[in-house]
Amino acid sequence: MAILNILEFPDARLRTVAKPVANIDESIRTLVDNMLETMYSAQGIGLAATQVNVHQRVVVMDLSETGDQPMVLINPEVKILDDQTCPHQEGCLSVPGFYETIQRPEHIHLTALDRDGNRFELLPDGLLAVCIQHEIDHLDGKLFVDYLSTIKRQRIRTKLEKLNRHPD
Ligand code: QAP
Ligand code: CO
Repeated sequence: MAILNILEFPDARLRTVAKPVANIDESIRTLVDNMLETMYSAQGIGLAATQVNVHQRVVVMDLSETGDQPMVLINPEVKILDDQTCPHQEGCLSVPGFYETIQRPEHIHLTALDRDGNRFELLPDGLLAVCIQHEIDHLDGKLFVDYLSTIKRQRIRTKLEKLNRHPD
């Protein structure tokens, strides 16, 4: 396994729209394993392939306290079930050190393929619903900072650009 480099906002590659996975072969399973190792080592709860500069529709998550319940979503699709939204504080491994409260739909229906190519469905709510929508946004080239005001997003951009110019 390997730890992959995570792209950081405002890297333009995070704006790439990922393509559906055509078949789940050994290379996709290796990608999934490397993404899980990368997510766990960075203390994250979710990571999309876009964030490691692979533009295929693959997401890994683990919302368990023990960090031993990996979830794999390949070609995930979400339907919003009603217009109810809930506020939630979000962070992102591609926007390190910044957390903001975002409103998202609360009730969604997810269908996706698992690492063996089997289709599954979920009716998640709470943090799981938030995290799934956050990760699918990555596959569409979107970031949680896009939901903030221009001024807030600019502040985050300037701070991260400075940090990346002077990493120590
Ligand atoms: C997405 O984000 C998420 O700033 C996953 O310094 C997060 O795993 C969806 C992380 C919260 C919903 C709610 C962020 C780690 C991890 C940081 C993450 C950091 C270290 C973020
Ligand atoms: Co993220």
